[in-house]
Amino acid sequence: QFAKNGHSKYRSDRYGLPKTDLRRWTFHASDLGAQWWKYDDTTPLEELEKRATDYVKYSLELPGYAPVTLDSKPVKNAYEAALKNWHLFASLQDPDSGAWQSEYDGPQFMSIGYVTACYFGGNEIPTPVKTEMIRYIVNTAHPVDGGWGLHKEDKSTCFGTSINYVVLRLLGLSRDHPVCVKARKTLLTKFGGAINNPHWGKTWLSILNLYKWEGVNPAPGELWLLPYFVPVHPGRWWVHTRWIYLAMGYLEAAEAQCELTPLLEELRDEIYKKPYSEIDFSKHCNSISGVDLYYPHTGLLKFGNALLRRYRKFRPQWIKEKVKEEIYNLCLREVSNTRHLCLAPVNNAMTSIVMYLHEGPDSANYKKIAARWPEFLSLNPSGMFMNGTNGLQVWDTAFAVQYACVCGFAELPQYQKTIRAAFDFLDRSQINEPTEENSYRDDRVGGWPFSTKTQGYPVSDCTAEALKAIIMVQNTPGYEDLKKQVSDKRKHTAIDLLLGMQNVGSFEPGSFASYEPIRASSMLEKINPAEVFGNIMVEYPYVECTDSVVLGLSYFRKYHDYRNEDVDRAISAAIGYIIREQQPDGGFFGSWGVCYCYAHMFAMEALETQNLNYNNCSTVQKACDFLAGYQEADGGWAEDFKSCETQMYVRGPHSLVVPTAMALLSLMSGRYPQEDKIHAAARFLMSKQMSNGEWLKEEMEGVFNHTCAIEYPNYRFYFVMKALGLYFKGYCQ
Ligand code: LAN
Repeated sequence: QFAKNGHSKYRSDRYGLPKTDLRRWTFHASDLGAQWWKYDDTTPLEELEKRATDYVKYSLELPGYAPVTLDSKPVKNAYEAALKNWHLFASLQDPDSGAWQSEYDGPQFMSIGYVTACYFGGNEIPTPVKTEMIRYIVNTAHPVDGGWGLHKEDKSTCFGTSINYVVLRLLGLSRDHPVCVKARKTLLTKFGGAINNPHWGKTWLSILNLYKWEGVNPAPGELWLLPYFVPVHPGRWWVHTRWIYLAMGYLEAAEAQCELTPLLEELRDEIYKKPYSEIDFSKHCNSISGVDLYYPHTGLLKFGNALLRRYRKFRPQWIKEKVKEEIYNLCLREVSNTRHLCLAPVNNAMTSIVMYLHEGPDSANYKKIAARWPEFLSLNPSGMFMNGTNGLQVWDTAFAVQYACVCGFAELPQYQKTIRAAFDFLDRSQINEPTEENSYRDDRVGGWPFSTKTQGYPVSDCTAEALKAIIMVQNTPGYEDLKKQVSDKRKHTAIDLLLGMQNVGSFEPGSFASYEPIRASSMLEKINPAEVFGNIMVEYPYVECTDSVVLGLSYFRKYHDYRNEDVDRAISAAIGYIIREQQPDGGFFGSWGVCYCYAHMFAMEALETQNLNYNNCSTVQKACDFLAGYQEADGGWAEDFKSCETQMYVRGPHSLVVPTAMALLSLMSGRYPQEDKIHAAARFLMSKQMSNGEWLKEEMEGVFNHTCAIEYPNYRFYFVMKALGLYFKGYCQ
């Protein structure tokens, strides 16, 4: 009856690997939504079972969880289907934070950071965590070749296989364990050994003393010494790339290297085809497995790397020290801006090693970063793993609240408590502290982050969706008293922030990027050194982010008077960009979700706010025709993750619930005239609902940087609910 967690085939059970008692894990959340799991082996089980929330029982598939159904009879219509789904989803809300806390699984290159940081600093990982991390990695190994890829459902790659192999060994699995034997064989025979790792893999292995820095292409920290007006200044890069390469610049200049232990010596023997001492690492900067390569080096990068490699050989000590000092100072600002959480897990792990090296193991900064590591770990029945971020609390909660309002569920007295708790969470999560000076950050006061307030990075669409959720609740009957709680003044700061985030000038005027307005030209992609990701060097205009901002601004405009002309101008510039962004075949390409269905859903709704629809707007017409053309015979949509990589709609083997809900929402927003298609889509969704009200987890819903899939476990709740709720309102009455 319950959704099995994604890919889990529980293969670890076959090997008789140790397992913890899942009933002993307790889940914790702070009022600001920080989340972490703890193993409790002292409290009596009955006590623990009593305390476990519905979310814990549900997500760990613990026995004894009987979600309350409204009615044991099958649902009669789309409204009842949506309500039943909401009823279950509402029960999963976290009682302590008021947010929907969730795992955020998918990428398989995050654990290496955590495990390396722990190993480097001599921090012992708690045994239950080790046990469950091993189980998870084993459970997600490729069923045929035993390797790992960039994300859970990827083909095996050199990067994924080598780093996850190393992680397994560092966590304590023996080299002779059949899982290791199989993975090693794949690593050596299929990929030619860890020597063919892409840049990030080589970097992690060098830090672990399993590779030599001379064989890693430069990540020159010197760039930070340039003045900001130079177009390649890293302060202009996309914020993730900026902070990862910042810390990397330090680690490279310091030639950071873990002390060699007997285990590392064994590993040196295991991951290469040749004996370690015979490898000339300096010759392997550019050895990269063909399977891994998504974004090959350009001529310019090759040239630059060659030059910098030569320079590196003669780089005087004083320059190295200067670079390290500059980077360390910026890292201090990053940890101060994020209360030692850091932007995301990769820069968190690297920054913690920087702190360890610069300040020492007993320093307060190092210890404080280490204390936040558990917030990146999640647990599900297949084991424990590193999330893509410290969660998606604000994002999920903003949508859940909005769509409960849209469907009319927020008005039902039995859900007042849920909505109020979620509203309070969003209220607490608005960022109200400015960033440190000189940290290459813009204003952030008034914005909302994707995950939690202490993470401290506002995102354009997260700000808009959270703001919209707040205004929606305040204007729903029964919640009038909440108008005082988030004051107009606070909403105005959100609007100021959003207006300041719009791109201007030569960078796609009218559009919105993710965290900041675009700061440099996409020409910088020519020096993208990461090989496995596309579009990571600078911010880009994103159709979905722009759509969400249009939704937020126009909703605000309905209820408030503030900078009306500026808001109107911003909306119309954004709409102009959205229209320009349509492909000639009618498609809107999505960068953060899979893919056309995702982007169309946001785009059609944004255009709908301006009363643009199938009858009066050729953009909507073409977009609806494009989507309708991919409807399957059973009424569903079967969009495959490959759409994201190929930038063309790719049909998968069978229809899926989340893409269908998104396509249905798009067609309804666009007022697509062929209503039989709309009815068929709704029928498909209803036919897939389980008797407890949920839809099973299917394929991964999200993506980043073109190649990496990531899960949004709650899309199957709230987008489907919204689709059926609106369908009932618009087409069944
Ligand atoms: C996310 C997740 C959410 C996503 C949306 C809000 C959906 C989007 O509209 C804007 C961008 C944003 C905030 C986003 C940016 C990149 C993230 C943080 C991620 C995809 C989750 C993981 C990813 C992060 C960069 C992973 C680290 C890896 C690198 C290649 C740098």
